[in-house]
Amino acid sequence: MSVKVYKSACRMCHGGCGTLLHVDNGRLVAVEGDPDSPMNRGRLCVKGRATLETVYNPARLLHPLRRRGPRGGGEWERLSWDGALDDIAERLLRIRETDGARSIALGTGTGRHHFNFVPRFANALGTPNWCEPGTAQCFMPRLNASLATCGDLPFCDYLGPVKPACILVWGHNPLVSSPDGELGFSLRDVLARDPQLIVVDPRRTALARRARLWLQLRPGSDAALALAMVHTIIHEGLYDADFVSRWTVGFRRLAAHVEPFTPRWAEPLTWIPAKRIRDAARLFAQTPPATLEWGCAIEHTPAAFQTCRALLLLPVLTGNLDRPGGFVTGAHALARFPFLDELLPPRERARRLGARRFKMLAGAGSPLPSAHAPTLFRAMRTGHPYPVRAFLVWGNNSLSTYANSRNVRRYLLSMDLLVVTDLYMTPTARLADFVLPAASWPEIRQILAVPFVAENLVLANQKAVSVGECLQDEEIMIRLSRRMDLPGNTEDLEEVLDARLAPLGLDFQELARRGFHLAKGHDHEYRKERGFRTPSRKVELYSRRLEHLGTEPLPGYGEPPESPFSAPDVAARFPLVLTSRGRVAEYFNSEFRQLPSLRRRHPHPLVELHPETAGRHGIQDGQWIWIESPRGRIKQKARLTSGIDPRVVAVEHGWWFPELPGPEHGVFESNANLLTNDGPPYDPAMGTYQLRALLCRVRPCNSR
Ligand SMILES: Nc1nc2c(c(=O)[nH]1)N[C@H]1C(S)=C(S)[C@@H](COP(=O)(O)OP(=O)(O)OC[C@H]3O[C@@H](n4cnc5c(=O)[nH]c(N)nc54)[C@H](O)[C@@H]3O)O[C@H]1N2
Ligand SMILES: Nc1nc2c(c(=O)[nH]1)N[C@H]1C(S)=C(S)[C@@H](COP(=O)(O)OP(=O)(O)OC[C@H]3O[C@@H](n4cnc5c(=O)[nH]c(N)nc54)[C@H](O)[C@@H]3O)O[C@H]1N2
Ligand code: SF4
Ligand SMILES: [Mo]
Repeated sequence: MSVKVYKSACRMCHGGCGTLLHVDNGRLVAVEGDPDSPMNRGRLCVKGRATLETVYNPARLLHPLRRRGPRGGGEWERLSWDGALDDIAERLLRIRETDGARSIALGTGTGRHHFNFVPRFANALGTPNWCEPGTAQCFMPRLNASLATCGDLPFCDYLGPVKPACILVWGHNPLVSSPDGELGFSLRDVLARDPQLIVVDPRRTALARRARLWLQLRPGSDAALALAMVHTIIHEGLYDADFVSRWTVGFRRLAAHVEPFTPRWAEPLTWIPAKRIRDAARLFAQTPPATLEWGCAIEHTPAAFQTCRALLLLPVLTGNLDRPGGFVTGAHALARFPFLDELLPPRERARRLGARRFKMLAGAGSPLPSAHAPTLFRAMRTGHPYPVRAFLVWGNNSLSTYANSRNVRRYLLSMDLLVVTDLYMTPTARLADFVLPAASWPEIRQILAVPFVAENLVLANQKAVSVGECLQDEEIMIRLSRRMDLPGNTEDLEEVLDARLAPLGLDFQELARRGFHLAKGHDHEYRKERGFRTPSRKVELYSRRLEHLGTEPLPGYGEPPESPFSAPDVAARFPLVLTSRGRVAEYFNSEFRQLPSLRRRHPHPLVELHPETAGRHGIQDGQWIWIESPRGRIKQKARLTSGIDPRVVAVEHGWWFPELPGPEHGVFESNANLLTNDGPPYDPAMGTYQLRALLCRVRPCNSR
């Protein structure tokens, strides 16, 4: 039989690279980059190239399992799908009967193919409580701040006819993290044209090394730096006066508001000399078209929302919003995903955990409201304000990626029903009552809309192979909905996909045949037609809508709660500033430690520190060290570098060791989230907790 080739979209990260799947006799034998796909043009990163190692990994879950014996004991019985889903549906119905649908919570992970199906299934179930470790600290703060300010999510215009002349890279390392597939590749192509680069990062990354200006800021002080740059832009008249007067509201109030935020004010807070702050503001404002490449590092502190608002002012004031080659908004080519919000009664919506306090996350300020994870977890443990008894997790290793992992374990253990759907038996799955085997990306049907291109790229995932009895998550949710006789989410998956594609004049079969579709975009001059999608039709520097929602209408600066300035008593015992090192090329959050080619390239967790700091503590390069915070301690291997401030320590997140014995598989050894904090204070708008900009200390470790 000849080899059959399927066009598809890699999903080893958030996804976006076009691929060709070669299938021989029902077995996937090769994965190549699709040379026709506009984003990656044939390229794949190391993770994409390791796809076969995950599809046929000997550790893959292949059958539904039900726990026998005590939680975490590791004894399972194999079930049929019918047996497992009947049992789960029955237990869910019983819980719903006694404590209401709201006592069933759903969880998921970042940007998974089934992400939208989780709130959809939640609405059909009638529960307002679904969560993801990223909604309060990844992307949603940028999205919701952008929607509130300019009515749309802008992104860097790498693919249009005009390329950026200046790129401000802030708390982001896209050459490694490449979120959404293509970005790293497109950025690489644009860098070949030698634009001016300004990099704001506590670490000297590859981008920082080639930047005209590298601003090595103190972790967590981002808003102070942004406000001081805004101060310079306004004071020195570097803003685009025409754009500001025609297309913004609140400029005068903003100008008065930033008066105290001078570069001199920011210098001690950010550790960046005032002159350098001014230089960066001038370079950005005077090199059009300029764009902002912002990342999740600005969303990992309780100042997340206003930090995003403050950064957004830079491209707005300099007239780079929707300027070709600048910070542009895209087409909205697909029909809105059918979330089935209409099935969730308003009364239940108001009872979503966190909805009253965190309106931009869980309430009226968000287009896709989700529960506030710490509030949800507290309800699991205490039953307040109401009981939460079941947690259904679709693609999240909760013990690894939520803050304060030891607490998370306690919350999970308090569940009456824990169902984990995953590719692998993770430490989280080990605690479950049911473990369901998920399909990997070459085994699924889906569409993937890349939002970061003006033309709206839509790719198809084609089911090229099957492995064991694995099912894709959407299918499991649909089967459960049918069994529970829910009022929605019972249609076939393909019907949902077809409905989304309808405005393009395509159905899923046709898209799958083509592999991808590039929908025509607008011409970046949205504002000439109807204005921005805000209440005033202008960019809201001062936002009345936010004011009504009880959020500050102008962005200010919030010092991280556990810092040398805000917590000097803690700093006396934990004198170093802790941050996450950033993404590494081989892994995706807690994934892929069991893939041989990737693990060989990156066998151990690495913590970066300055040789001076290491010297003071008797630490050698390559040695295992303890990193301790007020919440716990972990060990990682020291990587000494002069590219980090001697006062800062940067750990890797996501570590567990599939090869170590269960039930923990080493998830309490090197996991960054033993150090982080799930307690208050939270971001007043988004409920964000503290994943970065905390305090720690280090010392050598003699074991391992
Ligand atoms: N290979 C790989 N790719 C991924 C992921 C992965 O795990 N692996 N994860 C995906 C996910 S969920 C996301 S959200 C994206 C994230 O990808 P990015 O947005 O690029 O985020 P990070 O790589 O975590 O951090 C980016 C940079 O921020 C710096 N940084 C640390 N603290 C601070 C700070 O306080 N201020 C500033 N300005 N910078 C700081 C770090 O040194 C790092 O270089 O990547 C996605 N892509
Ligand atoms: N300390 C610290 N913590 C962080 C971060 C940080 O920078 N520092 N980053 C935060 C951010 S930005 C984010 S977005 C979150 C990410 O957190 P998550 O997205 O929740 O990441 P993981 O916990 O790695 O979840 C991935 C799990 O899903 C499984 N999986 C993969 N594909 C599928 C699938 O198709 N179906 C199913 N059912 N399972 C699948 C994998 O095997 C793995 O066990 O972490 C956050 N946590
Ligand atoms: S960047 Fe993401 S989508 Fe592209 S090959 Fe790598 S893992 Fe796959
Ligand atoms: Mo994320």
